[in-house]
Amino acid sequence: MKKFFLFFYCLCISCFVFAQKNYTPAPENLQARQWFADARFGLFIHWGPFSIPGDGEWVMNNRNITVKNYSRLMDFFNPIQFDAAKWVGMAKDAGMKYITLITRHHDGFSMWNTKYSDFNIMNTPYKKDIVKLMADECHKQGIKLYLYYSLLDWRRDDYSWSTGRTGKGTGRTVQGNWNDYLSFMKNQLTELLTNYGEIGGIWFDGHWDQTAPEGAADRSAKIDWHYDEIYGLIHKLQPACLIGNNHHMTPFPGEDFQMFEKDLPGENKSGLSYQEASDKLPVETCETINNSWGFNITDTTYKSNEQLLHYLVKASGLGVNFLLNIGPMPNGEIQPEFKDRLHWMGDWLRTYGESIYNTNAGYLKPQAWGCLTQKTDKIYVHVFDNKRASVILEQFPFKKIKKAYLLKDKTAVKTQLKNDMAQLFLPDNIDEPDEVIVLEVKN
Ligand code: FHN
Repeated sequence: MKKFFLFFYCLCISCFVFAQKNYTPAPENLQARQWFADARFGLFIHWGPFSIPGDGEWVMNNRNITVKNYSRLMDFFNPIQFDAAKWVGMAKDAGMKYITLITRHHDGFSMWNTKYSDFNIMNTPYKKDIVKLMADECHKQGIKLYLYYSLLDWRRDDYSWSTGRTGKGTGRTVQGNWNDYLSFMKNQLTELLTNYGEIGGIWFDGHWDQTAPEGAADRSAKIDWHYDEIYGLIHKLQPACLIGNNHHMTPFPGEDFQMFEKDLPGENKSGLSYQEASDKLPVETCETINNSWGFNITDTTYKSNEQLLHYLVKASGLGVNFLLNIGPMPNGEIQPEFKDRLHWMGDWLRTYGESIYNTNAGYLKPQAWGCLTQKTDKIYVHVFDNKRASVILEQFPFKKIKKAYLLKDKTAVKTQLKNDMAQLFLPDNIDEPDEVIVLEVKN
């Protein structure tokens, strides 16, 4: 019993006391949450000097590259083909409503003109502030910009690397002062939230470096992240800015959305997703097109268009956003395998977007045949299995189906509603990866 209380106490200390106590979201924050939940589909961009070796964004850690040797990448990063207008245009064409951009990953490189670290984009041959270029273009093209910011740092001495799980082979010998690191992060976040206009959200990552691995009974952090100060600062600078933290746990106070990585809530294929989905906050899941976040020259395990589509639709069926990642090449180009898939998704959404954007989770969880999304008086039945003759919806929550038709061309669909069970008879010729049937319903 004593042990249980000690465990519970530690959990409280690690997760709650240091998070933003007594946080009441501002009205504009609540509105921003609703916007976010309605948007459903976003683009994740993992890009920086780590893209140069073509071995993913963990290359510094995985190859034990020392800080001194890794710093050389700064002299090579010159993405002359980078065109913010094209990137943002590509996301829009894909039907995405927001972009989440890496501003500083675990390697510690800052993609903007920061006063607080020399390891930044202005000291590369490129010399242009990538965050500014992206922010201006997002604002111009009407796409919201969210910023990924790593809590973990494989480079700095003042990051608590001695208690961390990763970045042990980067040659650090001196353990600096944790408070200096906290001030550094607060200064950088202040820059990001002051100099780049409206920021949709901050996407934190790396908390897990200071905890036991996912799934362990005690996942309390070994250090105090001072989230009360960090979250408080963000909400003070931009009250509508949503905070999410990829700690792979139940949201802490002060967080405005929850994220999953490489899993839909309820599955745990990645070994990262032991947490329950929040029923209070918007939820997002992120996934890669191949198996890498940052550019990986040998990873050709591309998911098919259909796989990516089913991920988006199943996420929507659970009321969850889908943040789909690309790892652009070091020269600023995006490989055709990514561009083609994004364009295909956009084409699909141009016909079927009504069944994804501004929808709620289906009253039934995703099934073997497909899933449901809903609006007040409509149910969208997404049928992935086009070999079926009919689909049965058990415990149908409406008294009447006023109309049923294929979303793509309004072809009527025969239905039967009996004893709380709706049966939909599918036309013979359906051949879509997701055939969407609209049910106009009434109580
Ligand atoms: O370590 C990172 C990884 O590089 C990537 O950024 C993903 C994206 O969700 N998050 C971390 C792993 O949990």
